[in-house]
Amino acid sequence: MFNYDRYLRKGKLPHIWCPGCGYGIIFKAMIRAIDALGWDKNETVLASGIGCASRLPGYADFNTIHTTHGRSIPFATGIKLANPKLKVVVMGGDGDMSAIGGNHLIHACRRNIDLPLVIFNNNIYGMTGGQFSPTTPIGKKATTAPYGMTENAFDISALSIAAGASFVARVTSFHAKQMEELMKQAFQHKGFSVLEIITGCPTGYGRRNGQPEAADQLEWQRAHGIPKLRYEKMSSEEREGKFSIGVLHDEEKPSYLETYDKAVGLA
Ligand SMILES: Cc1ncc(C[n+]2csc(CCOP(=O)(O)OP(=O)(O)O)c2C)c(N)n1
Ligand code: SF4
Repeated sequence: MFNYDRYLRKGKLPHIWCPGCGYGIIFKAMIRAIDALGWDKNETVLASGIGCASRLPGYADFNTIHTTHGRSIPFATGIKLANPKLKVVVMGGDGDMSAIGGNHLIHACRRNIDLPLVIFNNNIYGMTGGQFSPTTPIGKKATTAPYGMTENAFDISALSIAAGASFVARVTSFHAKQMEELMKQAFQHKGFSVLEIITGCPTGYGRRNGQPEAADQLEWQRAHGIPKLRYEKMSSEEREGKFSIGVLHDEEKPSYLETYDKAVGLA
């Protein structure tokens, strides 16, 4: 049986996550992926910003850094540049990464910096009580959108591809096994990789939007997350409200560390 205990900071438990939060599934997949890759705990760094998602590194027994809201990518960039041998993984919520940290996200993609980023996209600001985020779908309710969201949502994966990330994948909390596999791929990628995880927040999002139970959100993810190849064969009517999952973009191109080493004569 898999031994999760050796990766947990038991003194930090119990965790803050609500019953039914999708983040437990992500935490488990992340531990399993890192274990499968054989990464040394002392050479692994988890970096996050602020939010429910960003609490994950606090519970994990690696080198961890809980930074300021939206700023985990620059902190992680500094760590990686100072010691490129370290395995550095960045993570955070959709608000952390695409609102206050949105500028850091697009520039990390543009640089193709050697980091994997896992975005926990629950379509809401969970920690602060359910305000809308840049990924709240139009018409959906939030504490700051009591009549329904009136702004268009970002597609985080499409944004990352357009900004230059060389590996982009998307999965849901329902597809837990696939999540683990995609993490392994993203974590080993040379350059900047983005793994967008569509996940549930029954407290901040689900109960205002007709999905009060965790199972309602998982069922929605199962029905709307469509494997990329199948999605591409669907008509635009069939695609309505659905999204593709799997590896969406995988490109071999010079990473920031390679370009930098070459420029300063180290490579
Ligand atoms: C500079 C700053 N502004 C606002 C906040 C308040 N704040 C804390 S968490 C959060 C939203 C987090 O949402 P998200 O990143 O989607 O993560 P979730 O809680 O849903 O996992 C906000 C606005 C803060 N901590 N710092
Ligand atoms: S508020 Fe939402 S994201 Fe935060 S712990 Fe609860 S269910 Fe999870």
